[in-house]
Amino acid sequence: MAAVERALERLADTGRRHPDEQALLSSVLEGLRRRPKRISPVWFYDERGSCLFDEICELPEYYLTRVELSILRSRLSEIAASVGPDLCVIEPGSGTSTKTRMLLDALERPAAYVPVDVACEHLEAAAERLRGEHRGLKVHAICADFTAPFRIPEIAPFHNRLVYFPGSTIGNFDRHEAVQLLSHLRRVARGGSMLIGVDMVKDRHVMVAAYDDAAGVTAAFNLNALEHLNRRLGSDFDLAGFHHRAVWNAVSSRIEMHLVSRQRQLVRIGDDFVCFAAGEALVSEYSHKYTQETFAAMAGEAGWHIGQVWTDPREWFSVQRLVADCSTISAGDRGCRVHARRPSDTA
Ligand code: AVI
Repeated sequence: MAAVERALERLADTGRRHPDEQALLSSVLEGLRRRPKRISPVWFYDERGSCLFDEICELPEYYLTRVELSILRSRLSEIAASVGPDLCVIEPGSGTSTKTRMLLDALERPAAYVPVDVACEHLEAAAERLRGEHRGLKVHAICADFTAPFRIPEIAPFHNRLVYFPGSTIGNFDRHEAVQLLSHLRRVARGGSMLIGVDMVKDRHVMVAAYDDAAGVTAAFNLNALEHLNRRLGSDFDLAGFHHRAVWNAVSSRIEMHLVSRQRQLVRIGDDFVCFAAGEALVSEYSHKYTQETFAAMAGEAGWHIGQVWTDPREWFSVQRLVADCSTISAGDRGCRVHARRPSDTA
């Protein structure tokens, strides 16, 4: 994303490899040496990839955005009442979406909004727009990778914190990473709560179609990751030499997006070459789907318990309120002692 862009832009004049670029190259090569080969989904999101993702969210097959929005529309006042008034809302990931505006509009006297994302210019522009729309709301954008520790300035020190993490982004992390991320977000919440969008297991044909649409937008989105790698790392992936595939992995309960090599080929990456066999898959993304039990168990491992679950009539998607389990909070995580749990928060 923007961090990748920035690291590489600094190299434009030097003709040498900057340490940041070397680190990027090494991490890409490390992924390509694994079995199966892997690249990080961050490579989807250059400018074209971000536009393609917006198109995906409008596709008839991609139910996730539509269903999450329908849950929010129909249950918003209940959701807002459940998290309470005077909150400091922290949103990991880009915070410009309809969902963020809907939540902020529905909350009672939100005190502060803190979006955290690596796309710095985009983030600041969105923060400025929100300041104009919500007079009295303190908006402080933090340009950072939300998966790593980041510092939140004390702009609303006496307010309960709510972490807002919609869109089923949690599904893009494998289980170990997801538990780590949820634990990290629990520390960020400081004894507060979290609203999270969670995609549920359903008919596999519905799930596969969402990642392999008839118009080929997801295929273009997937292949664009190779174009992005070529442009930024100087690799020579031949896009015509790969095709998009989405498969349901029932054992791991996830959709996997693959880029499948059409033939045996060598790809140059920096000063190295990587060999692909004909039919060999490069994994570009996991998108985990949960049952209520598997999600609750994972959240529990990260020190959260489930406060409430809102879902659609087919139970395809859910919005869940997680409550920090105070027994797992260290003395340094202020807030838990200050804000007592409501009786309704008991699982
Ligand atoms: C961002 N993330 C939640 C999307 C998903 O559904 O896993 C990314 C995506 N990949 C293909 N289509 C959408």
